[in-house]
Amino acid sequence: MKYLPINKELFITNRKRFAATLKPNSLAVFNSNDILPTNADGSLRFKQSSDLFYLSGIDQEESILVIYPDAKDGVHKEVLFLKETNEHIAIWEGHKLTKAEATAASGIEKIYWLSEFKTILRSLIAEAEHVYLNTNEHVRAVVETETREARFVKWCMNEYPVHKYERSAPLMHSLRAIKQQTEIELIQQACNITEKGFRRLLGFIKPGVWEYEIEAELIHEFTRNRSNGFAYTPIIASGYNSCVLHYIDNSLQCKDGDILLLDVAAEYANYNSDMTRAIPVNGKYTPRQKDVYNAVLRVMKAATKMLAPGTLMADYQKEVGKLMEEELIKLNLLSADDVKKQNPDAPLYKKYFMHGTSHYLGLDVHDVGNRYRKFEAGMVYTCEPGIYIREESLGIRIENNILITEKGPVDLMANIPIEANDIEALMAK
Ligand SMILES: [Mn+2]
Repeated sequence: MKYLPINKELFITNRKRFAATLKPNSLAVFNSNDILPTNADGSLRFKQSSDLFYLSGIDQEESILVIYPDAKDGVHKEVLFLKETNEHIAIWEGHKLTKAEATAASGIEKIYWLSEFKTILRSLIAEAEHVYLNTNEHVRAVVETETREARFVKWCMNEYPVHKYERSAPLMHSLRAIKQQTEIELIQQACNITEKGFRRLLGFIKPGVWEYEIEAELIHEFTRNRSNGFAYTPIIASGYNSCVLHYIDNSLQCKDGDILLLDVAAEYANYNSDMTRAIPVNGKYTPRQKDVYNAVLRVMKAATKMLAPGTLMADYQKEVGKLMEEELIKLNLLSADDVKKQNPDAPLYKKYFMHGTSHYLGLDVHDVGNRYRKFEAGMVYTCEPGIYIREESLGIRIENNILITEKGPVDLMANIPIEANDIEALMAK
């Protein structure tokens, strides 16, 4: 792994918190992700299951975690199954975790090789009353392939059809929504790497540069800082494409006078950051670009303050919408009269600001967590209002990552240039 070792106390604590939510005499199983194929003998880079990583810190394929807090034999309260290496793997793929290394990373004492899994599971499951299985219950997930976890769920329910099955997903969503101190530090590290990438761009971007050249600058900066790369497919969108919310071609030339929307951020140690800036290709915003930029920035700053414990997402979104309405009226994009007469279920601002303001952030970019849960200290949200004026080829979104605390919001991207004047000054250097 490129990242530095993570204190195993994080994973020990996470397992304790998870175990405390289980019904008596319950066993839970978590599987790693598959290495996904591309074509022929090709494969994508391995990406660990966020839940398995959260509970173990194990970042290797073909790993299984079993948690059984009431196991009759104390050594089986937490068990990890790992792929056993051999000479062939050592020659072609390199090092795989030893049992001692897995214990050091996870804090789990009992490690078996994967070949022993079915036998050990049979002996444990015979004693367990409830079996917790993990499914992807992210409300926006669209998954057409069968994950390793999903294959296991089918196999397990077929093999042991009369156990009482329970869902791990709601428990994981609830736990993962509240970040531990170590997790906040890892997200902060991802934000810091993003900052380095962005600052590098401010001295690089000028009329004539191609969007993919900007992408290349970022990946260079991210990788040299121990990141595995972009937290999500980067959006590097000049001119009209700044209004295309998920433009990821990054194939066009940036022209003098264009706005350039950058939704680009690094991951670090499987934790994510998520940043958006909109900067002038030639280093100086036009008066109109600056007016729209500052409107979005005012909404962003006001929305950030509203990320406080006790607030409901739906109420927050409504309040942000009102702020946006005022700004759109000032920009002559909406008329005050029309807004007064609008259908409250289809507010007019959505013509120019058509997405949500915030989402959970963590091991997943759109992290798991319940949307009906009030904001709480320890949650990390993005704050990312935008205004998209297609007829002017002018899209502005500004996005930072905010930690909610009892003492007010903490902006994890507070050091990343955001004021229009600061961005112009840095681009002029
Ligand atoms: Mn975002």
